[in-house]
Amino acid sequence: MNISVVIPLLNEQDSLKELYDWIAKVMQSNHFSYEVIFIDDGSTDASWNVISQLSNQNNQVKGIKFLKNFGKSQALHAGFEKAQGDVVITMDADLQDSPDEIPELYSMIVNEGFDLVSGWKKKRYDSIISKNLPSKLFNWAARKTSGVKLHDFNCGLKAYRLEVVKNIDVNGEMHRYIPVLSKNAGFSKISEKEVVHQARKYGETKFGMDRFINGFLDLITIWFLSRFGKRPMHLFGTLGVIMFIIGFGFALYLGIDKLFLNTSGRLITQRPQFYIALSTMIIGTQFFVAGFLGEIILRSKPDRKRYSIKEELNF
Ligand SMILES: Nc1nc2c(ncn2[C@@H]2O[C@H](COP(=O)(O)OP(=O)(O)O)[C@@H](O)[C@H]2O)c(=O)[nH]1
Ligand SMILES: [Mg+2]
Repeated sequence: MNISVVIPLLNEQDSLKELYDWIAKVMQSNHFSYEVIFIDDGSTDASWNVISQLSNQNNQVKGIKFLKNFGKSQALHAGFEKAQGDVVITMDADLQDSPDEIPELYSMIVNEGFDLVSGWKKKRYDSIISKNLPSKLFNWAARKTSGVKLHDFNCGLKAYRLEVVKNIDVNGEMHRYIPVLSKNAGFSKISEKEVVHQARKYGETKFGMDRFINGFLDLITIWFLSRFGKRPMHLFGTLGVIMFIIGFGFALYLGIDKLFLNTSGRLITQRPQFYIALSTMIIGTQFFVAGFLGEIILRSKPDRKRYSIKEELNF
């Protein structure tokens, strides 16, 4: 099979039929063999009915229905597990992403050898204040911390080599950082393609301002996990040692000063250096303990997947 289209959705009953017809038209005119996997993430409207109807009429249409809303990342994960096409395309269900981009994306993966191609909504049809500006800031921060040079990390329209989706673990709200996950998993031929973006036709957006706070917190997590996730002691130990040395230096100075140099001076507890020494030594020790705990947790958790095999011969 050439292409799997993975579509996570929440309450998009009005768009689904139109979207499928459009995808089918593009696939047929390019002679692709394909499947479309809809993941209904606990919709409360008629989305699932529409999906079941579509799947009765066309056996390329596959549906996964979640028991309740688990979030876009979980939906993508479920779709990725099932996908079989050589190239996996993800897109939003709200008709903001155009299926006409599929052939070009497919060719960038198959002919130009990219692992992942992300859509770039250069011209965006969303509100300026709540979407466009925060999104610029967000993408800038993501570029800086991850080293992946993309303009638009969170574009729903992306294409992947099948191997990539089988080897990344999208969870929590990490769907915003799939290019970073992919890079960390060893798939670093990442590119982008400018895509046409349309204003939302039906329904309304499900992601408000709160996504930026969550998004930035996730960014810090992913930065930490990718740099120190396998060696927490290197971060915490370094900080701890630095803090402890500073504190110990002050304590030593105070002691020598009081015992030998200036025995009739102020009480040690009346001097500001005493408090600096006290707090930095305590914080330093705590960093150290955090580092040790991190290492212990790392070793005790059953490592679900420590390495992934790319190829096997003569089996
Ligand atoms: N699986 C799943 N999909 C969601 C959820 N929230 C939104 N979506 C889908 O994600 C896509 C993008 O959402 P949208 O609300 O259009 O976000 P926007 O384009 O950033 O305004 C659409 O296909 C939605 O149906 C969710 O909680 N779970
Ligand atoms: Mg949208």
